[in-house]
Amino acid sequence: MKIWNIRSVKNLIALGAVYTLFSSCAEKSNNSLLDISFIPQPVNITATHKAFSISSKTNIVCKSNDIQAIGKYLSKLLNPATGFSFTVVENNKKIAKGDILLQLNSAGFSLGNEGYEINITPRNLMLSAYKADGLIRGIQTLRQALPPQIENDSIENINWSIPTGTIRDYPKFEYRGAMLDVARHFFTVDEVKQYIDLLTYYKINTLHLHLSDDQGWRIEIKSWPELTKIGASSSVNNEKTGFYTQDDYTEIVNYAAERCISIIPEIDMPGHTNAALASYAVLNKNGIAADLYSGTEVGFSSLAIHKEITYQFIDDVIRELVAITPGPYIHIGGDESHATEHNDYIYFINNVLDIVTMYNKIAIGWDEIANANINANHIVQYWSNKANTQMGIKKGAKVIFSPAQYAYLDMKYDSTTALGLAWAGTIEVDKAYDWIPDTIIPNIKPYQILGIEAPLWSETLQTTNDIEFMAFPRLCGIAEIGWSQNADLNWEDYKVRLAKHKVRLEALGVNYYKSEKVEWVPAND
Ligand code: TNX
Repeated sequence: MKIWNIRSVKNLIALGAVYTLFSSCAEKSNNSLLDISFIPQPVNITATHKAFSISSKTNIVCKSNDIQAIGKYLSKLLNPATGFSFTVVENNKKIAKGDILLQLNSAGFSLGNEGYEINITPRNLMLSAYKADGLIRGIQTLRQALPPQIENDSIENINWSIPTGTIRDYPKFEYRGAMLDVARHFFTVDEVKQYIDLLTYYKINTLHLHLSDDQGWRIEIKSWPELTKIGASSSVNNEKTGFYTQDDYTEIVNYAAERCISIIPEIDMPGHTNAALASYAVLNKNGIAADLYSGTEVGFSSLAIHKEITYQFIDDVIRELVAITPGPYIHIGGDESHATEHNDYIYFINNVLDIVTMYNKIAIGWDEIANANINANHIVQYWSNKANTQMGIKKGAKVIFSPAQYAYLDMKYDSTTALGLAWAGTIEVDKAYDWIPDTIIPNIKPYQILGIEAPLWSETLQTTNDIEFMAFPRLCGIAEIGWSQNADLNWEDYKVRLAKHKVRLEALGVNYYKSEKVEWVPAND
């Protein structure tokens, strides 16, 4: 055992002093807002090279009553790691050093519904936006400006400082979505909420739920109860079956709404309908109920196109869904209807579009729906067929970009990935990032693009761990493509920022793929 003498203690103190000097130097040189690795990259950052710190005395001051809930949301996010209670107070309080201010500001109009501005001085941090959506997006930037330990769920004794300066930010596309297939395997309300939290962190604003397919029907429809009695009892390999009651669905809608995320329900039709066909004999062309299905083939099922009851069924389903869906969109599927004659398909989609319009909602469909009589009130979701998408644009529809070879989160990263499929190729983290929606369809104009969406099909996925492994980190890149300006989209720059999100993803408990395309900080073991 080594006996410590005075000299070695002195040396130790000297070493400690040198260490402190170096570490505080490091802190200083790091003390620029410009050095923070934000994802998505904000539009404009100016740095003033000082620091603002939050402490146990920090209040969250809401400048108007209508944003108290957002103040509480921020307080809940910052509480676990800091241990500070962050009283949320109204405007009439005198602002003290260290307070965080939230305000809706009509002057922020030019930043749009989701734009925000953050002004950070050594005294205060002020987040302003034109709408609540902008405050929620700005809060994510604020989280990323704090040390990564802010996402830990137990108290960390560190200096919670943010470099001073100003961030002005707004999204490139108004629609930045993720899709989760809850039909092939079912995911519970809590599992969906967990995904919503991660979408929020990267400023995604829409979650599209694929609620029905051949393998399962996942939403309670009160006027057609067998859909969930029978149709929800199957899934791929009959693992993880189930459905959402309308109350469950409302719980998801409300949880998402608190984060300014809108839910889009999809009922896929006329194909991908075996679960409905197994639930009700009358929906089948031959009047005989189909057997439940637990395989992974596509393209074999079709609703009966020329029966009146089919349209009564669709009217009931859409009416009930519209009643619990506050957002503007209903997704009608329309893909891979290989068991439906072409003319029947067009007749069918035209009828369904009319039903959705009658309920004052905007219909979205996979790119095949462009073959029907679509117009400027409809949205085409490009996933595989450019000719369809071009036809849709000619007819006046806007486009959501989900090109399978870049944006499908269920594609394997490489040939060794255990989960996922590979029909659209493998998608490494760089490939998922390195595409620009504006250039996929020749001559498309910016106003014809509604935005982008990353679908996650669940034939091979059953758990939150599975979801996260396929979505992260590719979804971070897709989120940036949807939010940031083209001039800021650069893989070499992005991969350095992503590398630094490792600690954030880990603090958030995300099971992400440790791609070798990224030099993670700290390095992988
Ligand atoms: C194609 S994308 C499908 C889905 C599958 C997916 C698997 C689309 C509109 N249809 O039914 O789940 O591939 O990657």
